[in-house]
Amino acid sequence: MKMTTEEAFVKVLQRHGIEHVFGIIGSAFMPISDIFPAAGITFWDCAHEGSGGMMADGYTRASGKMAMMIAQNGPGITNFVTAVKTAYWNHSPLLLVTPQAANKTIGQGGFQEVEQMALFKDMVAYQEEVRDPSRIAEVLTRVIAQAKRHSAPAQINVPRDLFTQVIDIELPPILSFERAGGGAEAIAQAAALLSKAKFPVILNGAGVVLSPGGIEASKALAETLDAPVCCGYQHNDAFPGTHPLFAGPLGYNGNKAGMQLIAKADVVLALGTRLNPFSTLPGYGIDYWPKQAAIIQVDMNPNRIGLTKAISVGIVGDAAKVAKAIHAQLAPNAGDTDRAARKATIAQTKSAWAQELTSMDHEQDDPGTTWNERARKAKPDWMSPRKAWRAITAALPRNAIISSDIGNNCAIGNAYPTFDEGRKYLAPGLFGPCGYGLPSVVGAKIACPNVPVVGFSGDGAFGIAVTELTAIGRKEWPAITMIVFRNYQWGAEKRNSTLWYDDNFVGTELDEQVSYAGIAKACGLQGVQAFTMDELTKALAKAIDDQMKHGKTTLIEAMINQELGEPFRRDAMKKPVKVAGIDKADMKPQVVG
Ligand SMILES: Cc1ncc(C[n+]2csc(CCOP(=O)(O)OP(=O)(O)O)c2C)c(N)n1
Ligand SMILES: [Mg+2]
Repeated sequence: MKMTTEEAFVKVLQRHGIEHVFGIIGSAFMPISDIFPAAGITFWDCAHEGSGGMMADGYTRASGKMAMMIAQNGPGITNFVTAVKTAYWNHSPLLLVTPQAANKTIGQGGFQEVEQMALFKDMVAYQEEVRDPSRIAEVLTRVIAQAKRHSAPAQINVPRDLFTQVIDIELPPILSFERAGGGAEAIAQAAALLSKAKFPVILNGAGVVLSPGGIEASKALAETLDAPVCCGYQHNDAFPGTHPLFAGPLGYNGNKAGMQLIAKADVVLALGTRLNPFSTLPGYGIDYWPKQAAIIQVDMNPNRIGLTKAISVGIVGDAAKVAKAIHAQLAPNAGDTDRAARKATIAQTKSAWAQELTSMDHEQDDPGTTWNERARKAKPDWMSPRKAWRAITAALPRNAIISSDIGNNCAIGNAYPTFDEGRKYLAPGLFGPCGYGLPSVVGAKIACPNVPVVGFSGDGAFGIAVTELTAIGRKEWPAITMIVFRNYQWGAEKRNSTLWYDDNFVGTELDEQVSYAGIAKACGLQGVQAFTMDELTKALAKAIDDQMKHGKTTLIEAMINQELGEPFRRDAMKKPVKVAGIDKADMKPQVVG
């Protein structure tokens, strides 16, 4: 059939149901964006491609549907790098389209030219360049299939002069196949280990959220075994928070009960998780990873099995399928050993942690340091981070999709909100970029217009994404709610200065003249400041109402004191020593020219 290359491209997108595209408009791809409206594809014209990419990630994580990213060759595309690697570790199947400098001039070092394949080599699960106009549909179909197969971004690189050409091709069929369900022997071994375990614990990772029916399957297994279910770091929505067996997120600022329970495990079923390093690092001073336990690890990517921890059984497969298969093979008396005692331990451990969490108001200083004490004294009437989180939890709708960001206040929130379903918690993940909180919920709202969304960021991280306020007020963009923790400091990094650098605050202070609520208003959005717990709860309730009933976006600046919680990397930090010493007098004038 005769068609243009851009028609072929858009027809393949349509076949795969790819309806939402994020980026900034550019001449390199105008042949395809020009026909988006006719195709039923929406182009979301963001303010910076870095945030646009995170919107695409938020869209895909909230809906499970693939989104596309596109930008101008060269500087538009380089702006995507951070977002694509972020999506990679969030396991988001995204389509990255990189229009390339034209074949006619490439290599002459001309305009907007950069090695786009090399640029994303370590960012995507698969990449391919289109070599000939007649192959555009073939390559695009394969790239989409690879993104799905690896549950990660995949890139198609298209020299821009390949558009606007007439080709004669048949559109290729969609490439898809069923996910693996685990090897028979490994499943039998896992079922045998779990059946006779005295203290089985399940650890749910992202794979449980991504796999259709994964949470249900893990729940059925947990209930049969009376096994507590922990969640991997930043995968807090991988098990229902109200379930009696829920044991919450492991790792930094996570659920202490979960850590205490998994420490007792003799068998761990690590389901749909690569056991990312942050999911097993000590928390609250507890080195909880059960080194003596038999570990069964289930991941659809065999390269990640046994990568971070010694394991007893590795199973390559989809979380739901494997959980169901193991369940079907459990012995009739599985879980009976010490069942009553285990149930009692789970209930007691959970209730003790719940009480402790409600009574936690302030952050601790390490011996010999006094930052938190000084921070409390400096602003005695201001909310502490934990008080702000309690005020937020009081107004947060149970069905909300929320985001998190990289920062101390967002991290302190790790143990607070819980979820009834998956695809509700959008944390920046293990690439750890500041600036994820706003764009990810914008994408999630585009995916789920009838669900309330609330974004969270620290004030430094928010500054990276603040430009998007100039984009999201346009009438076609949906309303969202954003909470910014306003402590006028890059707190998470400042925490390191208080602990290991004698309060030598280099680059940690933010400008106190800036009002984010004011910037929101200047962009035609609502902006409010909340100074007390009551004001914060009320502001959030009103913002949700405005979002859902009146289509209005609100930015809430939660004004908090400068207390700082646990550092991110206690494991990686140490106090530096002076050996040669550094002296200003050694600075020489620079020779120019
Ligand atoms: C893009 C990027 N730049 C820098 C960092 C390093 N970093 C991690 S946390 C943090 C401070 C975050 O400060 P803020 O957003 O104000 O939150 P707070 O810690 O004060 O709650 C920084 C700079 C990062 N993770 N990502
Ligand atoms: Mg801050």
